[in-house]
Amino acid sequence: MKIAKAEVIVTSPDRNFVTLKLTTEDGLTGLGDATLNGRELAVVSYLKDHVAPLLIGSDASRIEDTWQFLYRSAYWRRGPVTMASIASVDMALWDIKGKAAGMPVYQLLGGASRTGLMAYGHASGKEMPEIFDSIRSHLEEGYRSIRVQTGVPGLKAIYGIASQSMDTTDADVRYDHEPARRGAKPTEEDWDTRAYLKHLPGVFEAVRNEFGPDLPLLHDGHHRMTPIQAAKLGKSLEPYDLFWLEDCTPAENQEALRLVRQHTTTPLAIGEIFNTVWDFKDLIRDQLIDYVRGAVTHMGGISPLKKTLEYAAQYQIKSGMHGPTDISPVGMAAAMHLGLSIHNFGIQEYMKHGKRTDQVFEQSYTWENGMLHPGDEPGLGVELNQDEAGKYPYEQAYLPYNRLADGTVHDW
Ligand code: GCO
Ligand code: MG
Repeated sequence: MKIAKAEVIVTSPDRNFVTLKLTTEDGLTGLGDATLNGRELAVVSYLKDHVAPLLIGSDASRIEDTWQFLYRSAYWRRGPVTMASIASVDMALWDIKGKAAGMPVYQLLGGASRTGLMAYGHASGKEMPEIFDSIRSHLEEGYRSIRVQTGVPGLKAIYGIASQSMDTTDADVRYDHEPARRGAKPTEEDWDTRAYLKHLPGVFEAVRNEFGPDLPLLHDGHHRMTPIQAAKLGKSLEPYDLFWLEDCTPAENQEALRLVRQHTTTPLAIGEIFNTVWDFKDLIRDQLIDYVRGAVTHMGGISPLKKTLEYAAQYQIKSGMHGPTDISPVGMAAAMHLGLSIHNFGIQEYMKHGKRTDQVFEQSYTWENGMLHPGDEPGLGVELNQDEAGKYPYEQAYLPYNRLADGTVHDW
């Protein structure tokens, strides 16, 4: 089962996606997601110039060996570009192995540990009525757990608030939830941590009063706080019983979470921008977090993320894999196969892709009664319609960034 062809496909149906397609000599194909939002073409070059030539002629059945070869032979380890590239190879090889075996990938990973995956969606609004409406529409769509993001009085635009980031009148294009805007430069937003810390507890109080004590609620802090500010926020949200508080401090400093942890029982989740187990090591070993947010696409693939999650399981830490629309349907399917098979599944983030994306990536995963399932097609269960993909060439697009009132650049 030798690899005969390695293609890198860039398509931009509702946003940019990078996909690796491997074809074996006997005609089996495998897909891998290599999308690195805002830096897509760096991964394209890494794959085309440095990885694809190494794969031709190698044995597609040797997933672990190929991973170790790509990771160790480059000398330069880790980092988002490298790990997204390796991730796409790993995913594509699992896809091929599943097709060769006639089994869905979750069967190869040990079989199902549950019947489906609880998923959360993103509700948001500038002010309370809009937030309530957004929560209600998510409940109508079947979501049983909901992330809530809010505007802050005095601030013009905040990342993650859907209504502020609509830059299109085309209802099919879902820029609303993930505002990577097309253009040569990122747009600027404003930020004030003090105003946010004052405002947020009241929002969760109102949401609890309206929707009751049972609905699992989540919140994303987008790395904007210092450790002591995050500790204060965690404490002030305790009465509203959050499922988790995500990315409360910048992710690079693992020690920061120790301080936060000392002050609050609000569960903590982190890791959507982490690349390897080393970014999680202290957090897991010292039990400073409750959920691992790593994405298959950015943690180097199914193989290393499975190892990281199994390590986390020893400390009763669960999965909460990243699943915004910048993870392609291939990356989402990979997360679902992994999530279905591991014992310590926690929750899956799930933002629905736009219609064009669903036409480019034909999926067999399902969303029913608030639960995801990867489906039972052999492999990952996602196929790329290359004619459709060809209709949407790459367009430069960037996430926004933040400045404080005095002009200082801030984490967004
Ligand atoms: C999340 C994330 C996203 C990211 C986006 C960046 O929790 O879903 O924070 O909203 O900002 O994936 O590419
Ligand atoms: Mg996040």
